[in-house]
Amino acid sequence: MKKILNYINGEYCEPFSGDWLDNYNPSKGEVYSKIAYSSSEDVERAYSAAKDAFPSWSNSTIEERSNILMKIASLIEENLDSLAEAEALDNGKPLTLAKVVDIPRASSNFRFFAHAITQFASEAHESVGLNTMNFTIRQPIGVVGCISPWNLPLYLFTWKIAPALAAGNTVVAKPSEVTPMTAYLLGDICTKAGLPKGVLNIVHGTGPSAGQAIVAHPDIKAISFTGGTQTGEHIARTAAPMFKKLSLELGGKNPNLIFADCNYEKMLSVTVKSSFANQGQICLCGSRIFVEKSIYSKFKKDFVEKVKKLKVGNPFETETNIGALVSRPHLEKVKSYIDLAKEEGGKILCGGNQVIIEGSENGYYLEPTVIEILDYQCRVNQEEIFGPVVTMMPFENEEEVLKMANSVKYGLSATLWTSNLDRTMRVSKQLEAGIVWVNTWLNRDLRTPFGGIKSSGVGREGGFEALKFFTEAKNVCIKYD
Ligand code: TXE
Repeated sequence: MKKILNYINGEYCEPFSGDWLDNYNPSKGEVYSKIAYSSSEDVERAYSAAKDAFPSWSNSTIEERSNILMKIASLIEENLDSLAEAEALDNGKPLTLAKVVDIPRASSNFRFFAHAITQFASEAHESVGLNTMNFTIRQPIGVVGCISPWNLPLYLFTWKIAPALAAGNTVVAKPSEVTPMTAYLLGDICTKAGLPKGVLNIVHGTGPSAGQAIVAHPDIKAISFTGGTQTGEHIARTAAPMFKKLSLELGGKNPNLIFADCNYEKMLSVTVKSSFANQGQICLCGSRIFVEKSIYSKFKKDFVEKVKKLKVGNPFETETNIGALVSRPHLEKVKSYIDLAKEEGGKILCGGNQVIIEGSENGYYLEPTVIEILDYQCRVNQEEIFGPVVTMMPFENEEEVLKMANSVKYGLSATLWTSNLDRTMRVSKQLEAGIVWVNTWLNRDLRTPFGGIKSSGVGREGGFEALKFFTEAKNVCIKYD
């Protein structure tokens, strides 16, 4: 059976423990490969390679680093088909989605930061009258840690690694043990692109073992993490006494505010996507739908009709809209929220059941589910479900919908549908979220700041924000006569 090995100092290697984790194919529910079960010894080995590689990498010219990142981007593009197939097999997402979103974006991440680093400037402040000149230099931190989740595996893994490397750091990275395959394949691509040995080290294994060893390592000075809020809390607690720099992109329970004055048809088709793309397993999905009362009945009918047409099926079939959920435990978690919704008085408008696909009877398939709720404070409307499940309810006015939208502990993103410019401004300013999309969803310009407030995390990624995170600012003040 295929083994997913660590990639340390430019070479694939087995874990010290000699132990392996099972890697499941979610569309079949079968083990199809084995993952290195790494421990602190493997992380130490990765750290040591990264430490040795740092002096040379951090002193390389911007052009040298940029060229290598561009080569990685091109190689990802050249291998788009095989990487997309690997992603669909490992994660359960539709192959078509991996081909148009995940893998192209992984390539864009490298290409974008290869360019961004060439434009990343430092500031200078002259104190006229005091005869001093200040200039700020931004130096790479050293060895940094990048830990990523399973929902957008290569997309989010590279979203962290690319700026870290562009800024001159060396990296110890761990992808999710639920979806490690494309990160494993990236090692080979980096070697082919001429990335010097030890600059990027990829360690596989569980969060409590390999992940924890990265976070607890005293000389890994910054951690960029995307994952669950509880894990983020744990990481913050571990890292705080060592004063590590932290960027935490955590969960979301994002509101989708639909006003009667919106472009209805556009809203309807985008809302189907914002609800169910990637089986609803995107931290930016609009999982709470609030609809202005005057169009509520119409929306309910039209939306449910569209959702019922979504095809749940094998990720490798082109007509599939909804693939498999990522794992058995996750499927069980999502199903438990559907049961909870019923207990809380929610009405299942469509979906709610596991789907058995012929030939893939053990796969983790679930119908896209729409739940009409009575109370915005019910648990199903407050807690992150992270699956193909949305709630909906009507609202009377702006004030009421803002109260409902802001009632959750999360604050990642929000979507607003209206053609009224005054309302756009008023509501956008009052929504408690790091990102607000108006009349669109998941429209990403990589230069823009990305991240959340409240329990959705701290720090911003994207554009120069990411390069700032992965560098330390040092001010040099010169007095002249
Ligand atoms: O994520 P974890 P899980 C949400 C979603 C999901 C829940 C839990 O609601 O149901 O989180 O998912 C590593 N030290 N999101 O349990 O555990 C782990 O190995 C260091 C939202 O799968 O947070 C993996 O690489 N690392 C999210 C990564 O953290 C640790 C996307 C994320 O896994 C660790 C995914 C530790 N102690 C889930 N424990 C989003 N924001 O997009 C785990 N890890």
